[in-house]
Amino acid sequence: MTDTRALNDNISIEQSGDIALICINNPPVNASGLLVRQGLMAAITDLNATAEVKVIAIYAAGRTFVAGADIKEFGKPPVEPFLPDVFNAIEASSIPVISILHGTALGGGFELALATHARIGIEGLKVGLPEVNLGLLPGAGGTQRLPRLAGMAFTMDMALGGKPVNGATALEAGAIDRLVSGDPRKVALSAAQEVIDGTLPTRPTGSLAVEADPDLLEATANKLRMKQPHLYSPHKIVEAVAASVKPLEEGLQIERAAFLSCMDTPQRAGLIHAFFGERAVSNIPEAKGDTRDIAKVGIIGGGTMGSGIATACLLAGLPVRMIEVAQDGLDRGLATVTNNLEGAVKRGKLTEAKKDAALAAFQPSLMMEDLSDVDLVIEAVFESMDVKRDIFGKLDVICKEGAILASNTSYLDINDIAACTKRPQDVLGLHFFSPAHVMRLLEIVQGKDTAPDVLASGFAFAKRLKKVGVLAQVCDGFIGNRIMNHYAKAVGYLVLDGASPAEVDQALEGFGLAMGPHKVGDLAGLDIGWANRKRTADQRDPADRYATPHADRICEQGWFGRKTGTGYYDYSGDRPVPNPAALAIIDEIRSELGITPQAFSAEEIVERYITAMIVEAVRVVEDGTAKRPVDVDMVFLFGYGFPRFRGGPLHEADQIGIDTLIARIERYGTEDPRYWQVPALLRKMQEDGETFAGLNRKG
Ligand code: 3H9
Repeated sequence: MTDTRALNDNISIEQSGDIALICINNPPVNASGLLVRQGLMAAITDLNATAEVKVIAIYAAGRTFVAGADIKEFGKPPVEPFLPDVFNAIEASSIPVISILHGTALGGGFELALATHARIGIEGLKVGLPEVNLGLLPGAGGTQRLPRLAGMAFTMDMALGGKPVNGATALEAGAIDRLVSGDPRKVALSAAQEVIDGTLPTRPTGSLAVEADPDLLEATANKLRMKQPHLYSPHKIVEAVAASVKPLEEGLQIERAAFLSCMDTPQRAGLIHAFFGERAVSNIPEAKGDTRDIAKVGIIGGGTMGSGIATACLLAGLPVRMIEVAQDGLDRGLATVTNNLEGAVKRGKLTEAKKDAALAAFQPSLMMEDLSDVDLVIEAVFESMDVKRDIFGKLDVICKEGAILASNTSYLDINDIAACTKRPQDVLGLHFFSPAHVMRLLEIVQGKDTAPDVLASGFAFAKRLKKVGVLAQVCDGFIGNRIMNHYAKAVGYLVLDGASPAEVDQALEGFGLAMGPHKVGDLAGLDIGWANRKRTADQRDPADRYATPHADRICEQGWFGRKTGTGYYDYSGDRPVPNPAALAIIDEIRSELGITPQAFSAEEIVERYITAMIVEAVRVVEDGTAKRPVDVDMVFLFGYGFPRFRGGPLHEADQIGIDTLIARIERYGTEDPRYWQVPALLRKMQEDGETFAGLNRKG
C-alpha cells in the first residue's frame, strides 16, 4: 500500500512499505527556500520516528534537482531552519538516506546530496558549487563533505571555478556513486530497494577522512592573491577547504563563519544583482510575444565586426551568407571567421567536427542579390550614413517580405536608416561589441516604427547566440557608447589636469577594471575614437576643454596603440611602458592651455571617473534611452568590462549614496560648471529618498 502526504507546498512523502520517498517540488529550479528547508527537516524527523521505514530516498520533480539555496532570500533576515542544520539532520539520520540527482544539482542542492548516505546521478546530470559567482562560498557543508568524497584538489577546482562538471566526471571523482538513466522517481524506488537488499552501500560522508595537502593550499592561495586580488570569497573558500582536515563539526563551524562573512560583503550584493540583472533585461514585454523565424542570416561586411558577428551566428548553428564588395574583403572575412572558429577549438569551446560544419554553413558572396532568401540581414560596414542609406535602399528591393533588416551601427540614427526603406517596421539596431563572438552584450535598438515582433525576434536572436540582449532607444551612441563618450571626457580632463595615463589606468585597475582606459584604447586602436571625434567635430563646443586634444595629437603622429607599436604606451620591449613621447605631447598641450598640473590620488581618480559615468547613466535612464537602471548596469558588465562584483555603475551609485554623489558633482562643478551638472532625476531621487534599486523594482 502506498501512502502519499504533502508536508507543505514544496515537500511530500510517498511511503510504500519500508521505503519512503521524499519529493521536492518547488518550480522552476527547486531552490531550497524556507518551505523546502522546513519540509525536509519535518520529513526526516517524521520518518526517523516511523518504525517500518528502512530507507529514505530524496528526489525532485520537474526539470532539475535542487539548483541551490533560494538566492532571493539572501540579504533578508534569515529564517530557521538553516540549510546546514537540515543537512546535518539528514546525515545524522539513523535510517539511510540516499539522493537521486537529475538536471543541475548546484550549490545547496549538491550539498544536500553530499549530506546523504549515497548519491545516484541520472544521465545528463551536472553538479557544481557556483557560490563563488555570487560572492559566496558553499555554506552548507560543501567545503567539508566534498573533500571527504572527492579530495581537496577536486573541491578547490569546483568551488573556485564555479563551473559545473558532468555526471561522468563527478562519478570518476567519487562525488556521486552511480550514473544511471531513467525517471528520478523510478530510480529512487529501485535504488532504495537496493539499499534494503544490501547491493547499494551507504555511509555518512562525515565518517570519511580528508588527506591534507599543504602544497595545494599554499599554491592556490598565492595564485589567488595574484589573479583575483579584488575578490573576497575565493580567499575564504581556500580557508574553509583547508579546515576540512579537522573533525567535521569543527570544519562546518569554520565554513559557516566564512560563509556569513561573505554574505556581509557588498561584493555579494553586486554579484547577485548581476545574476538577476542578466535575467531581468529580457524579462520585459518588448522581449515577449510573437517572433519571426530566423533560419538564415545575411551579414554585410567582412571586417572585424562582420566576421565576429558571422562567427557568433555560426557557433549558434545558423547558416550565414556574408557579402563584401571585393574579393579581397571576402577572403579576409573568411580568414577571420576561420581563425575565430579555430580559436574556439583551441579553447575547448568547439569540436573539430563542429568547426567543419560551421565553415560549411558559411557562404561568402559578392552579390547583394544573394540576400534574397535570408530571414535577417545585419549590416556591419563602417560608420557612414551615406553608405548605410545606400545599402538599406538596396536591401529594400532585394530582401524577401518579412525579412528583418538590422544595422550594427554604434552611433547612427536607426530611424534615418529605416527611412531609406519602404518597410521601416522591419528595421532595428543590433549593436554587437568587439570581439562579437566573445562579448556577450547585444544592444537591441528600437526604431520609432520597429514592429513588436521584430523587436521580440531581436531578443530571441540574442538568446540563441547566448548573448545578453538589452533594449535601447535611438540616440547618439545608444546606452553604452553614449555613457562612455561622456566619461571619456573626464578621463581626458584628469590627464590634462595632471594625472598621467598610466596613473589613471592603475587607479582604475585598482577599482576592478580588467584594463585601464588608455590600455583599452591602445588595444582597440586609438584611430577608432579619433575617427569618431572627426565625425562629430562640427558638434564640438569650442568652450569644451575636454575635447581630448592630446588624443588627437597622439593619433596625428600615426600612433594608434598596439597595432602600430606605440600609443599611450610603448610596446617595443618585453613589457609595455608609458610612452615618453606621448607624455611630452600631453605636457605640450598643458602649457598651450595654461594648465598647471596637479597631483591626483588614486581615490580621486576613481571618484571622478565613476561619478562622470554615473551622471550620464542617470541621464540615459532619465530620458528613457535605457528602460531601467539595471539595463545600464548589464550593458556595462557585459560590454565594457565593468567589474561584475560591483554590479554595474548604478548599483555602485546606490552604494556611494545619492547625497555623496550630488555633493561630489557640485564640488567638481565649481571647477567646471559646464561639464559637471547634477541630472534632474538625481535631484528628484534625493528629494524622494529613492534608490536605483527602488527604480528597478518599479520597472
Ligand atoms: C547556495 O546554494 C548557497 C549554499 O551553499 C549555502 C546556503 C546556506 N534561487 O537561469 P534560469 C530562477 S547559493 C532563486 O533562467 P536556466 C531564475 O532567477 C546558490 N531563484 O534557467 C529564473 O527566474 P525568472 C547556488 C533562482 O534553465 C528561473 O529560476 N546556486 C535560482 O537557464 C529560471 O532560471 C546557483 O547559483 C536560485 N538558486 O538555468 C544556481 N536559480 O524566471 C543559480 C534560478 O523569474 N542558477 N532561479 O527569471 C542557475 O545557475 C540557473 O538558474 C540554472 C537553470 C542552471 C539552475
